[in-house]
Amino acid sequence: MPNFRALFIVFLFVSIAIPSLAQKPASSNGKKSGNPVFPGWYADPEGVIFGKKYWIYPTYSAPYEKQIFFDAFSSPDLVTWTKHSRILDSAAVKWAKKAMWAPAIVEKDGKYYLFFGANDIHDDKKEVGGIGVAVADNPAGPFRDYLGKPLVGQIHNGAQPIDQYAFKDKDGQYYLLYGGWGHCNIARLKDDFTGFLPFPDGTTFREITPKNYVEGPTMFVRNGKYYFMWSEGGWTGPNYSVAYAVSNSPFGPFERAGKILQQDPAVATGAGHHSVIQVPGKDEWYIVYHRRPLTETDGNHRETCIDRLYFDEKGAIKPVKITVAGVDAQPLN
Ligand code: FUB
Repeated sequence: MPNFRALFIVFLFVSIAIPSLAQKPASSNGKKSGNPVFPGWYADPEGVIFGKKYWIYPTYSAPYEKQIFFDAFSSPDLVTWTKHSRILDSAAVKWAKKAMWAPAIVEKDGKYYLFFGANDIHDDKKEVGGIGVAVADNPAGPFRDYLGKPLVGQIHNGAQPIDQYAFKDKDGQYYLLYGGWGHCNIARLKDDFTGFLPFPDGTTFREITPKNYVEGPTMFVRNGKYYFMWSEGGWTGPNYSVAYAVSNSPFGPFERAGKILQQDPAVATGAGHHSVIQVPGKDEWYIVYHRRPLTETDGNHRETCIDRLYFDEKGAIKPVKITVAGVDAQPLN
């Protein structure tokens, strides 16, 4: 005769306890970030960690004439985000008039350096603009213009002077990777970020463009290898996406390994222009990117999202599953 009471208790445990354990990692208390991680049209997000906080510095995604400031967002755990309004305003950069795009930030010797594109120049003989740098004593600003002129104000190797990323190499040397219009340059930054140091061959801007590259470069090191990532396709359309290459050097050669971020017809379109966050001391990685809700077709209607980035046992980046739920809470210790 079966023991119905015991069977009922086992049934209760399996149907209630096990699923809830599976959904709620111990560290998260069940909280998820949700995607987007904060409201508003924000694109090209640069995700970084300063101290015990995550920060995101995005483009304010609006018509070019309205892109005259940057907001930033901070979080202790990837779930709760605080908005810091107008950390840099064109009022503080006399040469920047519009199209302030794609911030990148580093902390060096107690100062915060924010690199940004401005003015969307197409003819460097007639227009002022390109990549600028601003500085502040605090990651929330206020940032002020550092040079009084663009850091990169000319077009080199056919690269549109936008979408910069300040990469710190293993030996402490900083490089600026940047470029739109299908060209990516790398240049060696001076120690004080006031300009560039030429390479031994006398050139200053070295092209490292991989196949299918369009814009939005970023770079990180994992297990000694240089991971170079970029965006492909057109940013106003659904096919915008992210691909990557791995090399033993920040100068390449970079052989395209494949696409790892793209639209999902069940979730969103135009997923691209990203950055990568590693939780310090852990092999735990996040991709911070923008995408367009399924209901939207306006090019500027882009939202900032976070999902997990995983590697396989050989170090290849696995295709990212873009989600509506976002990521679990991950407080920084
Ligand atoms: O947000 C303006 C531009 O859109 C960025 O500079 C490009 O990378 C694209 O995301």
